[in-house]
Amino acid sequence: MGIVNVTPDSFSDGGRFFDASRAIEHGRRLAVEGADILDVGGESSRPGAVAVSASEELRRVLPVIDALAPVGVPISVDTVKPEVMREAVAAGASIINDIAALQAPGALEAAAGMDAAVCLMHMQGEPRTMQQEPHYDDVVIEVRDFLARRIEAARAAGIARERLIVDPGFGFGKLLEHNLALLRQLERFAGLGACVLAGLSRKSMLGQITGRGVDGRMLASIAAALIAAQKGARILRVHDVAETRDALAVFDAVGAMKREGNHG
Ligand code: 8Y7
Repeated sequence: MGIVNVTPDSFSDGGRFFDASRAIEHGRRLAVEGADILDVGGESSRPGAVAVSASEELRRVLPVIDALAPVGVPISVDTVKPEVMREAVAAGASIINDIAALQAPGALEAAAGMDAAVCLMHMQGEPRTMQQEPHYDDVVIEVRDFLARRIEAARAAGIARERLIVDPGFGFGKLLEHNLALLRQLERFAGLGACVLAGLSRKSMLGQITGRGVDGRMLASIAAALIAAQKGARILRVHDVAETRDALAVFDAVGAMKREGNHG
């Protein structure tokens, strides 16, 4: 899953058209690099980010989804808002990536009324304040239980299990020790009976480990992606699609060899 952010570029005064066309160009490039999904988001969920209205979010993402849909790579829409889910799916998105796990009023009903897949992600708190004082007694059990409850809520609303994706939400209300415990025990999320997604790309936990700024975290991101894949993640949300593809090609080749019992 390649990341396509459609947020205003603070270094340009090109306005909306410029932001959208840059995002479209970026999405097309990620498709060429081998992305299987393009995740289009119009609201930053970085720690401390401020919320935007549904109409502003739609103004950002719809032109990008319209332009990327014909590329032929499934599109996910990164949103917590039911009205954005509806319009994005009508425009061609086939996956809803909801960092609030359909907890916003009306979100369960909106998702149930479409045939899109849904990613349910765990977050403690809300983006603005989530990194202030995250606390868990047992992070793996608490995150897994939360996701199990959201799967049940989704199923009760009429969303089939086959449509569900779960994600522990690395960095969302979690300290380094929490993120590491979740990655170490990621296999346990496969037991929830839904496809597992992991988003580790360039995250601050990798900065804490390597001491590198956000632009120097590609190799750490690939290492983290490979660990997640090894522990059963089926979807990796990444910035660096071509490089992650290469790493996964090696991973897959070794796995195929193992399956064939080929020890040569
Ligand atoms: C994730 C995500 C972000 C993630 C899923 C960032 C939108 C922060 N991270 N969605 N979104 N999982 N499902 O650093 O880990 O990319 S935004």
